[in-house]
Amino acid sequence: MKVLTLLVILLIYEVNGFQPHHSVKDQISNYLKTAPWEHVKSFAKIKTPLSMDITSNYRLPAGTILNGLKVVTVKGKTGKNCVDILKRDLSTKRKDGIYTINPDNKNPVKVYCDMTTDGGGWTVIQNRYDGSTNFYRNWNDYKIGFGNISREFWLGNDIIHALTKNGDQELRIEMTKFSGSKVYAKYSSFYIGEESKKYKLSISGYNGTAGDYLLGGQNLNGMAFSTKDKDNDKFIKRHCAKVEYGAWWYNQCSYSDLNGRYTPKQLNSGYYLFWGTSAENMKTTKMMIRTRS
Ligand SMILES: [Ca+2]
Repeated sequence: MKVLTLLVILLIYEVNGFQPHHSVKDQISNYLKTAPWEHVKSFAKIKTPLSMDITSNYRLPAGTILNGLKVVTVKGKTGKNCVDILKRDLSTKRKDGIYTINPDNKNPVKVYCDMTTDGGGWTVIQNRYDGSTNFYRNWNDYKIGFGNISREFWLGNDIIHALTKNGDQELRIEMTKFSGSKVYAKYSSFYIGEESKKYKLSISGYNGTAGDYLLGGQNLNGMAFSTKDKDNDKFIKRHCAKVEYGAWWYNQCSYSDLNGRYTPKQLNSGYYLFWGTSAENMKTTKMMIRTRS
C-alpha cells in the first residue's frame, strides 16, 4: 500500500513536473481508500497457539492508477452535474474524466464527465466499447448501476432519475459503427421517472445523424423500463428484455437496445446491442446528459 502510494505520487511528479502539494497527497490517499482493490492472496503465520499474523496482498486492476490520476487532476472541482462544473471552472474544458458531483447537495457521487464533445459538460450515463462488462442484468443492478465509470458502465436508474427529474436535461447518444463511421442522436428533452413509475421514459426533440429510434419505429416515449426479471413492456406475449437479451424502455419491443449483449462484429441482429430498423449492431455507444442551455 505504501509502495503504491509512493508510486502514484511519483507518477504525478513525473506528469506534472512539480513536488505534490499535501492536498494532492490527501486526494491520492482518499482515492486509494475507495479504489477497487482486488484480493491476490493471504498468508497466515501461527505465532503462538493463541495468535496468528495474517498478511493479505491486494492489487489495483490494470489501468486503475491512470484512472486515479484523472481523479487527482480534476478532483476538488465539483458541482451539481458536469456542465455545472464546466461553467464554474472553464479550465475543465476538454478534460474528460471522473468528477464528483452533488446533484441534491446531500449525496456526492462520482461520474464520468465528457468535457469535449459538442461543447462539453456531459454527464455520461452509459458507456460501452469492448464488451468487458456484462449488461444482461436484473432490475436491481440497473437501479443502482454497475460496471466501472471510467470504462464500461450503466450509471444507475436512481441517479439518472435524480439528475433528470427537473426536466431540464438533453440526451446525446454517441455511437461508432463497425464500418468506423461515427453517428449521434440528440434529444432536446430526456427524463426518467422514479422507481415507483418503473423509470418511465420521457423523451422528445430528436436531431442527429444516427436516425431516431427512440421515438421512431417503436415509440418508446412513455414506456417503462424492463429487465430480464421485470417485464414492463407493451408486448403481451413477449418479454422483450429476455427475448432481446437487454434492458430498455421497450414498447412492442424496440428498434434500439443499447444495453443489449455486446458483439465484437456487425451481425444486424436484434439479439445484441443495436440501433435502427436493420438492427445494426454498434461497436461503441455512449449515452450522456446535460442541462439545456
Ligand atoms: Ca411483455
